[in-house]
Amino acid sequence: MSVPILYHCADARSFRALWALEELQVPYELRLLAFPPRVREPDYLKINPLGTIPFLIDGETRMTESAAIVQYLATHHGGPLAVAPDDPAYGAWLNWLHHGEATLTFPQTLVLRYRRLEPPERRNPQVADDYAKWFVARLRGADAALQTSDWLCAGRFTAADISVGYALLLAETLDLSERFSPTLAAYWARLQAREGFQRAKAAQLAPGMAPDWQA
Ligand SMILES: N[C@@H](CCC(=O)N[C@@H](CS)C(=O)NCC(=O)O)C(=O)O
Repeated sequence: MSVPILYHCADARSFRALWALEELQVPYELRLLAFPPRVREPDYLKINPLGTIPFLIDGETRMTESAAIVQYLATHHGGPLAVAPDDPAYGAWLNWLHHGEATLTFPQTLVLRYRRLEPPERRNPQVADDYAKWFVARLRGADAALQTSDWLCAGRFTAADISVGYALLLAETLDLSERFSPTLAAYWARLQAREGFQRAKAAQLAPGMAPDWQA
């Protein structure tokens, strides 16, 4: 039987999928690419015309959205990362899953682009600072939810924590984690302490695959 294949760049959004696979402990094949694959791995465009990662292949299934992949893995492969539709926390679970990407990751991509990725003459500190502030302001929701629980919903660690947790990982990469509240800093420490997180971090270590966009 075939196993899911994940195309991944170290610490990019595909980390969500890698982390979910490790939490679920399902067998998978990891294909590590240099970032950005669109430029550094031109053959990848034949596999995923968008050129973005993640890209997941599972049987006939092809997926390119990290939050959707985490939702898919959690529900399709079963296990504790999912919240069932008849659970009172189902709506909150979906909301946090998508909040992690749409609200907490998107503004950071502008910080990344205009602070680090663009050539120096195209960098824009104003845009980067504005979207850094946007991101920090949007953390208020998670901060409020975590006042009464260690995890975002359902009273346990779920795929929603993976989605939001990746946004915190990216924030650390961008030196924004120093603006986390004490509650969020403690949550981020809890996430990093998970064996699944640590296995995912170790799995992406390969020569030449360091996330060079971090510098
Ligand atoms: N909304 C998508 C975004 C995918 C995406 O833009 N990934 C970035 C990496 S974090 C990428 O591939 N960037 C390289 C490029 O745009 O060429 C998701 O959540 O997976």
